[in-house]
Amino acid sequence: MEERGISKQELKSFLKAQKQRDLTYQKVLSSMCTYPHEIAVYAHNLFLDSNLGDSGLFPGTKEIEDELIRMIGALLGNENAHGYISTGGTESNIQAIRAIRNRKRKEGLQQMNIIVPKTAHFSFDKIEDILSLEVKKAGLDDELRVDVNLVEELIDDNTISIVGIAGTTEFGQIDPITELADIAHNNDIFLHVDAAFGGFVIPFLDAEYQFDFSLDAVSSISVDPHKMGLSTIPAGCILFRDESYLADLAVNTPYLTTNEQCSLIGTRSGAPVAATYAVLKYLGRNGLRAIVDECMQQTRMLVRGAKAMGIYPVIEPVMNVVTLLFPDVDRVAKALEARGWRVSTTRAPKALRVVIMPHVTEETIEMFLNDLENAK
Ligand code: 0PR
Repeated sequence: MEERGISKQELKSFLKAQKQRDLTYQKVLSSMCTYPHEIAVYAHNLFLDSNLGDSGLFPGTKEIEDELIRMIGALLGNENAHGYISTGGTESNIQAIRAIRNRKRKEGLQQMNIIVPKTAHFSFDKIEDILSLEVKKAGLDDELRVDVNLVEELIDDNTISIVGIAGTTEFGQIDPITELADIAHNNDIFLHVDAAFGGFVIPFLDAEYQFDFSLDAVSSISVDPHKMGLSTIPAGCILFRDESYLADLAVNTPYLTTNEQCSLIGTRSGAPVAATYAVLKYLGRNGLRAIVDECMQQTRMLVRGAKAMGIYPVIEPVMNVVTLLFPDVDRVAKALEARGWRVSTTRAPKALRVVIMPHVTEETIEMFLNDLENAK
């Protein structure tokens, strides 16, 4: 840092120039984030100085968070769920597994493992490291859902949790949560559902999927407002069916306005909390459903167009993620990048991955299909 500050004008023009170097979301088809809703931006800015790490100073924000937890809980089958607004799916996943890890440690268990699908997000690799437990990966069925027989085979006396994914990062597939719930119930183990992406999609799909607290054995759910909830970054949400799991996460905070804290981070912005509340209140279920409908329309349009070119998806899309098979995926991805698109690729099977977020319009898909025709 320099001794003397620079002028506001100089600084602002620098910041604007840097911001211009960032991509806009327009041709970004690789991201699970999107433009936040304008009402979210308004609320975010209003609560910029709010810190829920010391919530006694911000009772207005805290009340918003409590109401928001009830709203998201109700959307996911339990308005009496307990939790908090986290920084995203990674923190939520860590906290869910940390809660059950802490409980089992208190009960005297030392070697512990959890079972996740092979498709699990890489946050579970961080969990293996941070929480010092083994993360076993279960194989998939033909439709890239976790194979429940393989999950069952991996369970042993040290298994403290199984994990199902409602909206896998790479393929947008939904694991058979009902069957995982039966396994969790029969073996008396914790079931965490990672609905970071799917939590704001699945309730609004035409097809019905059971994946949430309406299944008795679901212990916790991770769901991200900063993905399909159109909120500002960083906004995740961790919900537990049972309040006692929050106690397993609590540490004493003797000199703050509250006696204990359950979040992973200390200082915690109230801005994305207010933003999430604002967007959910403003849009309501109808507004969210309309957004999901749009994304699914664009999804079907892309698949139809691709099939007309003789290009087929790995699975028929369940939600707004399309994965397309090519003999030479990397070359196609590069050619699309040269035309300004940002796409990603999946690992196994290797395919081109396109996430149809709310910023993707019919025109976007038309342009993309045109470029795909030339790139393939
Ligand atoms: N669980 C699932 C199912 C996810 O898809 C993700 C992130 C997480 C957990 C972790 O969430 P946070 O990143 O909020 O901690 N899925 C995206 C991914 O890794 C996140 C993302 C978003 C990546 C935008 C890139 C990007 O441009 O692909």
